[in-house]
Amino acid sequence: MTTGTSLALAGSLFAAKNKYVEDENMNAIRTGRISGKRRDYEWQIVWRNVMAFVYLHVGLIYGFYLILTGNVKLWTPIFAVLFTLLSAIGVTVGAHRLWAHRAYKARWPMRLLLALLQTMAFQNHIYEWVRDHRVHHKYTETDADPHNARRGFFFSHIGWLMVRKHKEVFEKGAQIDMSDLEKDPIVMFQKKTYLVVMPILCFLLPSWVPVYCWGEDPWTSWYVASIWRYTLSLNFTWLVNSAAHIWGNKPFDKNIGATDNVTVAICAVGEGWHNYHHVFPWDYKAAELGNYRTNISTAVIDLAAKYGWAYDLKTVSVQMIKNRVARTGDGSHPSVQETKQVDDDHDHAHPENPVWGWDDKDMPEEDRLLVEISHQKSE
Ligand code: ST9
Ligand code: ZN
Ligand code: ZN
Repeated sequence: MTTGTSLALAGSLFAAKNKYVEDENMNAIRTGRISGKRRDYEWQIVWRNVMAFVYLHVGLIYGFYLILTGNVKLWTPIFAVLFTLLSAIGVTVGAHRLWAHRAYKARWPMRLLLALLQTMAFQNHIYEWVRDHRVHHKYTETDADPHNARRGFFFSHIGWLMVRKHKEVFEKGAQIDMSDLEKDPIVMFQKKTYLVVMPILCFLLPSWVPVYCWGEDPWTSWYVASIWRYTLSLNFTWLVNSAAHIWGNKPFDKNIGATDNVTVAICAVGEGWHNYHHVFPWDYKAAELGNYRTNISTAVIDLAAKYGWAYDLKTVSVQMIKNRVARTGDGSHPSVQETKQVDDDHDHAHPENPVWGWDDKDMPEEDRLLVEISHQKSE
């Protein structure tokens, strides 16, 4: 890295930190807690994680080198990409839309399969993933948000996994209803067995398959099918927390930080329509789109619904979307010509009534009545 680039990077990190400190000071003044709290923002670095992420990213670059220089058998990167897609489905269709947001229901064979795929992704077990994600939706861009994007790109992307959490995350997180997951034996079994099963599914299995099936060199297999694949898929996932809270349009609510970002949608198999998603977190499509081009996860749920594995798919009525676009959108929605923008001087980072998903007791009854539920079945 050149000195100029280093300085620019340091400058932007410093600016992001300063903006955060300014915001915090304002917050402290408003809430009357001026002193004694700043230590909450001091990074208590977890060096074990820092070292692990440094290793993973060096491995990511080395994996790219092996692939780009042809030092790899053809099937190894193809297998790595397919493995990534499968594990991504475990995260998006499983941990995210099913377990975190209850946007649809799934029969036990599908839940078992999704739990296995989610374990392949090593993004923490479902219970921990969901609690952090619900608290992110409920307290978006506040101290209780585990990857608060107001603390800058680096923090919301990867930094939050290298430091101890803000105490508000624990306090607010403890109030989140997790009883639905506690009643799901598949989720609780995964939680109990995670530390044994995860390394097998996320690292040993993908390294072993290329060696056993097409004679890949074990060292190459480790760096391409395991380390390159895992680190790339983590970065694609983290873009939802960082880029899709910084850059993009806000067609549904301009008063929140989350954005619709097509690049993130492509990288994160359909999870980049994040402005929509924060406004309607219980929509199984996590987007308004009527097609699957940038939303493979929706295609998977629709396919599962066709065979009765997924049911009670919740989505937003056209009327509800129109109302919301007209009331709080930023004017980038295609339908905006027909409607009138209102409330221009509103500026806060929180939606008017954040809910983590279906079954959140704070969801307004009038919203609940406008929701469309397809493939309904009794349990
Ligand atoms: C990862 C997660 O990467 C990624 C999530 C992304 C979400 C994106 C969502 C968007 C949609 C999905 C898109 C997918 C696209 C896929 C595309 C793929 C191509 N409330 O944690 P501790 C308790 S993970 C209440 O140690 P520290 C906790 O239970 C990457 N309580 O806190 C514990 O209690 P007890 C791999 C909470 O010490 C106690 O607090 N994993 C909450 O501050 C201490 O917990 C890693 O790298 C809460 N929210 O440490 C592991 N949270 O003792 C990283 C915690 O009673 N994690 N508690 O059990 C760690 O090492 C640590 O958690 C830490 C914080 C250092 C970050
Ligand atoms: Zn978000
Ligand atoms: Zn979500």
